[in-house]
Amino acid sequence: MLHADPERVSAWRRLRAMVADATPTERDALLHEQATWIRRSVVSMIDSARQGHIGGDFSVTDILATLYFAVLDIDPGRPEWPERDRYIQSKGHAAASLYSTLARCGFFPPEELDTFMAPLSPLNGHPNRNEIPGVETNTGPLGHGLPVAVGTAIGAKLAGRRSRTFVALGDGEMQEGSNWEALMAGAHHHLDNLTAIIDRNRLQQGARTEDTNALDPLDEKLAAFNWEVRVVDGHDYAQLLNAFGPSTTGRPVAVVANTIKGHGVSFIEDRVEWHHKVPDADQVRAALEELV
Ligand SMILES: Cc1ncc(C[n+]2csc(CCOP(=O)(O)OP(=O)(O)O)c2C)c(N)n1
Ligand SMILES: [Mg+2]
Repeated sequence: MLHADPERVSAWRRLRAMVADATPTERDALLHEQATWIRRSVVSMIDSARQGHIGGDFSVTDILATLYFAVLDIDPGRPEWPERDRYIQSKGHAAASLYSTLARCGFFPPEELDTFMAPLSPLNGHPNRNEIPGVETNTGPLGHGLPVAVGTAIGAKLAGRRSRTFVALGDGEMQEGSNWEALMAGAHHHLDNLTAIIDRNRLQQGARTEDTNALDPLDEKLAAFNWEVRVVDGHDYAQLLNAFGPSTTGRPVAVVANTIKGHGVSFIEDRVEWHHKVPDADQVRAALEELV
């Protein structure tokens, strides 16, 4: 099990306070800075591991930066604090972006990121809650994060805790039937403490979602399952912050975050092969030049 990095935790606390006090323009700049750090870290991790899922890492990065640096009520120095908000990354293949975010918050030392997917490293290709502080549940097999999040949200209500639960899913992942059972259960139990975020990048592994098993009209389907639906630009911090506010209807909230797979690096953006393609040395250099 990894342990917290006290210096990074202090830096994260200072940053959170700055974001809270900032003007909208300053806040966006601070969040962009975190997201850029995360994306650069993902490039280095995938470069050294020679494997990973760069496209899905980049589409969810602004969502992660917004949650961890402006929304979640957490304490990276006390990852098991019972009153904490929970974030579950159901799209576990985007592990590099989650690990980079957790390290940036101080859940563990950022130097550990260099071991990504190396033999015996706790930082596997998919997140393991028994090895990594801040990981709430193991994910990787698609279609399980939302069902677990429903249970987590019910658990918070039963325990009388005000903790909120957030879960991020891939859009291709929404083709898993288990999610639709969980959506029914979430509405049935009036889980106003639950927010599901769908990373709507319109690509899955090997093809576009709408050519594989079409999801549209996704917002109407989610509304028909009795969720409060918010459709936003998943790379716009102000819109994301708004969307992550509490439920206003007593129903669970579904955020359809329209994103670009590979966002941030022009030659990776919206290209199906970059689901899990690994950049060569020239591409690593070019990617880091763009990520500023
Ligand atoms: C049950 C299951 N089937 C297949 C896979 C292999 N797989 C990993 S990622 C992926 C595509 C996911 O697409 P999407 O949910 O849209 O994620 P994103 O575009 O954000 O990468 C697939 C099929 C898996 N991890 N789990
Ligand atoms: Mg997708």
